[in-house]
Amino acid sequence: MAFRWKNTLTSDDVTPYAAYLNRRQLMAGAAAGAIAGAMPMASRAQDALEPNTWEEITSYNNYYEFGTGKDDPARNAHRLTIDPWTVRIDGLVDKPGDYSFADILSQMTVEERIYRFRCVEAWSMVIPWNGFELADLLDWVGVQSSARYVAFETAMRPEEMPGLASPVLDWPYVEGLRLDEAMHPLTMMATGIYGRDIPKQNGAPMRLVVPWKYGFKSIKSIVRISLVEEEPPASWNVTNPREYGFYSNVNPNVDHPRWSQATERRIGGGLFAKRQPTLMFNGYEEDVASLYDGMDLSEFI
Ligand SMILES: Nc1nc2c(c(=O)[nH]1)N[C@H]1C(S)=C(S)[C@@H](COP(=O)(O)O)O[C@H]1N2
Ligand SMILES: [Mo]
Repeated sequence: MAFRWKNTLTSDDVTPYAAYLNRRQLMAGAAAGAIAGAMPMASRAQDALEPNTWEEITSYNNYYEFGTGKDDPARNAHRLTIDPWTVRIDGLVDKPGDYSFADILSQMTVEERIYRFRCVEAWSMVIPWNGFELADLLDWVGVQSSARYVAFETAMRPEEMPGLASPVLDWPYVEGLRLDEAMHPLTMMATGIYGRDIPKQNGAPMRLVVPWKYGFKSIKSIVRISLVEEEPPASWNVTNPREYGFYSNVNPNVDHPRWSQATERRIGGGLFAKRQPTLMFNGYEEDVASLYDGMDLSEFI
C-alpha cells in the first residue's frame, strides 16, 4: 500500500495530525490511479470511503471494562497503564513466550487500512487504522500444524477498569477466530488511528480488527494470544449464544433476534440522516466469502 513503512519511529516522530490529513488529500488526488491496479479488491473499494472524524472514533465507544455507556470508555480509559505491555503468545506455536509490545512492533510492518466498521447494534463508522497483519505476527512465532483456532484475551485490571465490577460479561473479555480467518490478509492488529497511537478507549496498545465481522469480534487491549485445537470461548457468544454466534459475520439477511441487520446508522451522519444498507460481509464479500463455502450462514451466525 501507499503508506507502508517500517515502524522504527517513536510516538514523538508521528506526523502531526493536520499534516497527515493534508498528505492524505494529496495522495487521494495523485496516487489513486497509479496504485489501484496492484491492490486487492477491498483496498480499491476503500478509495470511496470517507473516514469518520477523530472525535467520532474516539468518543463513541464500546469497551465494557470501562463502563457500558458510549462515553464511559473515553472518560475512564485513561486509567489503563499500557507501558510496559506484555503479550503472552502460547499454545501450538514454535516460539511461545511473553513478548513486549515494543518487541512485537519492531518486527512488524505497520501500514494504513481504511476499513468499514459495523457494530452488531446496527451503527457503523469508517476508520483509518494503522497496524499490521495478524498473519505476520503468527508467522513470526510459528504456527504448528495442529492449530485450528486462535484465542485472544483482553487485560483484566480491576484497579484500572471500573467496568469489571459489573457482571455484564464473564471477565476477562475473550474472543476467537478460526485459523484461516486469523491468517486472512484483511485481518489486522491495530496500533494506531489516523497515524497516531491508538487511544486507550479504542484498545491501546494493540487490538484486533476483523472488518467483515461485527465489532465485538475486534477485541481490545490484547494480553494473550493462544493457538489452539478447539473452538475457543468468545465473550458475547458465551453470554447469549442465541443472539451472538462464534462467527458473527456481518450479514444483512440474518437479523438479530431483537432487531433488523438490513440497515445501519452511520455515526456522524446527523439526526435525520437516512440509514444505509448493510453490505454482505460488510462490503468485503469478494475477499472473504470463500472462507465460508458450504456453510449455512443462517445456522452458523
Ligand atoms: N475488551 C473489549 N473489547 C471490545 C469490546 C469490549 O467491551 N471489551 N467491545 C467490542 C464492541 S461491541 C465493539 S463495537 C468494538 C468497538 O470498538 P471502538 O470503540 O474502537 O469503535 O470493540 C469491541 N471490542
Ligand atoms: Mo459492538
